[in-house]
Amino acid sequence: MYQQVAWIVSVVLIALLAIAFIYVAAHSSKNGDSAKVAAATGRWRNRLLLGVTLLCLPVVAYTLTTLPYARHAISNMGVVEVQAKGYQWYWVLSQTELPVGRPIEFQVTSADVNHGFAIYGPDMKILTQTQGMPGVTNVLRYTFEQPGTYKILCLEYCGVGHHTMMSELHVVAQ
Ligand SMILES: [Cu+2]
Repeated sequence: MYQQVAWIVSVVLIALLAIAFIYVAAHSSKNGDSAKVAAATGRWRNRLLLGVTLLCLPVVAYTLTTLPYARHAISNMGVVEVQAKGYQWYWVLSQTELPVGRPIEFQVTSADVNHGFAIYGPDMKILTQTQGMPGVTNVLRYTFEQPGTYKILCLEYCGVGHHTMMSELHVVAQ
């Protein structure tokens, strides 16, 4: 949404600049005495400034009414939400196939005791982690840059089956 507005504003400003350049180029070969030229240039500069200002006013006004930007409005663009709930001794995930390159928001909680929610890359290096806690939802955001099989391991000792607590995420190209 904001990107689109910014894009349209940019295109309009670029078009105005182009028109100004074309106007100047088209009139550059004309002869005239310098006083007349200076007066005409001043007039046109003032008109151009006025025009640009008038064009920009609605944009500026609109932008000001939306400041400070609603954080979620910007940050939720294209976010994939995944619910993750820890149990002794497994994870229940709302989905395990995820797109590459899009921010993923893991909403992590627990049904029983504290669990660690750690995401490991295909090379088994830890990438990010949070805690799954009963009665609390922790938000963990991560964007996978490469497709592949990622693992979720528990980083908090949560009982005798702790070491078996492992899930897979399949990150796929869109
Ligand atoms: Cu554990």
